[in-house]
Formats: sequence, C-alpha cells, structure tokens
Amino acid sequence: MSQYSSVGPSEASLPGTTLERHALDRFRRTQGATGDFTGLLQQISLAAKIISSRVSKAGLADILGLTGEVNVQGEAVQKLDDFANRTLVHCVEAGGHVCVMGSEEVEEPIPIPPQYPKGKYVLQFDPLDGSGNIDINASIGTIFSIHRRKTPGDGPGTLEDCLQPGRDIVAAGYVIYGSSNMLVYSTGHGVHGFTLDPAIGEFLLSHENIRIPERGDTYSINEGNYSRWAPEVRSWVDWIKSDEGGRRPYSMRYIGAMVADFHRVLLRGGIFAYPGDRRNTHGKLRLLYEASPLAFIAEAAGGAASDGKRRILDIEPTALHQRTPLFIGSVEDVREAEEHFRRGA
Ligand code: AHM
Ligand code: MG
Repeated sequence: MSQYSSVGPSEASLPGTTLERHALDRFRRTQGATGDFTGLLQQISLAAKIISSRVSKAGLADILGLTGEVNVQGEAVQKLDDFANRTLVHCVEAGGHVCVMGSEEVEEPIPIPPQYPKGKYVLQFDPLDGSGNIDINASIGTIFSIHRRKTPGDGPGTLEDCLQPGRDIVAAGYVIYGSSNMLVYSTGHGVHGFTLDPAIGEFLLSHENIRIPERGDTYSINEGNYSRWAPEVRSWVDWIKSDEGGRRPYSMRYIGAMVADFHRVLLRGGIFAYPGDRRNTHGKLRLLYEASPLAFIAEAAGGAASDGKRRILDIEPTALHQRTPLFIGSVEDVREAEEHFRRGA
C-alpha cells in the first residue's frame, strides 16, 4: 500500500496550489480570523473568472463598443466596463462579507441590498482599467482593495468607510487579462501571483513572493503630455532618458493600461508615472481605485509609490473619485524622481 503524505503549505511551488488554498493556508495561521477575508477573495476571484471569460470572447460576443452612457469621469462607458462592474457587485453583494462597495464606474458608494447581511469589510475597485485597450485586443485589468469598515456595528457602510488611506488597506490586488490571465494580491506580507488555468478554471500559484528589483531600466509615461507638464517633470524625463551619470538611457514602455504597465514594472523593475499637468493638476489616476491599491502592492514587493512629494499610502482621501499624480515602481527609481522634484527644474 502506498503511503500518503500531505504536501503541506510550504510546498507551494507544486502544481495545484489554488488561490483558495493559498488564502486558506494563511487564514489558518492568522489568530482570530473568521474566514470572511477568504470568502471575499473567493468571490472576487469568481468575478475575475467571469470577466476574463467575457473579455476573451469580446470580439465574438458582439459586446464591444459603447453603451451610450457616460461615467462619472465624463468618459464614454464601454459595455465591458459595465459588465465587469455589475459582475463584481453581483458576486460580492450577497456574501455577507462587505458593508459597502466603491467603484470607479459609480459616482456614490454602492450599498448592499437590504436583504443581505452587512460584513466587516469595504471593497473598492476599478472594474476594468485601461478600457481604451478593449477594442484593440491589448491587456486590460481589474484593480481592487479591501479595508476594514470604520463605522461601528453591522449596519450599512457609509462614505466614511470608503474614504480611508491606503496605509489601512487589509489586502489589495489586480487581475490582468492579457496573453494569460493573472491575479496578483497581497495582504501586506508578500505579493503572490496566480495564473488562470482555463482548462480547470482555477487561479494557480505561479509567482510566489514577487519582489520589485531595486532599480529598473525602463520608464513608463504618456510622453504625449510633455508640453503640459511642470518644468521639473519635463527635466526628470529628459534626465531619465539621457546618458548623464554613466547610466544608459532608460527604455520607454507604455501600453496605456496601468495594470499592464504596472505588472511589467512589478516583475522587471523601473518606474511608471502619471504626473499632474496643466489641464489636470492631479493627473488622471484615481487615488482609491488605482493608485492606493497598486501602491500597497508595490510597497509589499519592496518598491515605492509617491505623488512626487509624499507616500501615496499616507494620502487621506476626501472624495471618492479624487485623483493623484503617481510615481510607482522600483524604490531607487521612485526616490530619485522625488529627489529630482525636490531640487526643482
Ligand atoms: P480607465 O480606468 O478609464 O481605463 O483610465 C485609466 C487608464 C490607466 O490604465 C492608464 O495608465 C491611463 O488611463 C492612460 O491614460 P492616457 O491615455 O492619458 O495615457
Ligand atoms: Mg482605471
């Protein structure tokens, strides 16, 4: 008779470590954990699988194009954004783990319907980031963050629960719908990546404990905005692509979907930036739905994230759809940018 022995949690590189098992292993090691977080993560991952299936069929399913509506940012809403938003809400609202949600696609906090229990967490997300890439079949993604509720009791959550700084995030992650589909998440202790195996419909651990290299050799920015930038931003970009100091010029990489650009920076190092400019003094990216969650991931992987002067995770949000300039990636590259801005042009 053959002897059976469990592989145990330390053998995570073996095939078959699903996202669920990974989260459960950690949950069992956390004192006082109730399973709410694991449950919520499962619901998010279900939504991600549904969205990823729809994204991969987008061209066939005739769901590309505009719904005709305009979102709170004044941009045309594409059908997939709308679908992703509704899928996340639908998968999470009945689970009893969250008291309120926030979405880049929705102006106000999203309440949990009265018939469902209200939980101790707050989920905020950008359901489909980089949606301009949908029509050209380039990578897009979902970004999410989870906070503990601030308001006492077990009633409906409020705006106050949503307006929390990134340093209080309990977990954050993103899903990238690209050449393969990956979910990357962190609870602050390590950043872990799971690749969706379409044959079995599970996210399997593929990138354990991701660390951002301390310095990279690429910069990622929409340089088309050059003429609108402040002089110190222009001179920083001039400098990063110069030969000055014996460093070879950094290469430029920009796909226009932050999830995809950030994912490359996370794995390879370098810096992604979306500064403020003359038209948009706070840049384009939303603090709660884009900057804070990815800043949390970046720091958990040994990187950094700044608005040019201060740590993104320390910014106290005052509005749901507030924007922030963002410089994120390898710690040395981000510190160098900050140092450059301190000195001025
Ligand atoms: P979205 O959430 O509406 O898709 O917009 C955010 C996206 C980011 O993913 C990306 O980094 C940025 O917009 C690109 O903006 P630009 O086209 O100005 O370079
Ligand atoms: Mg976005």
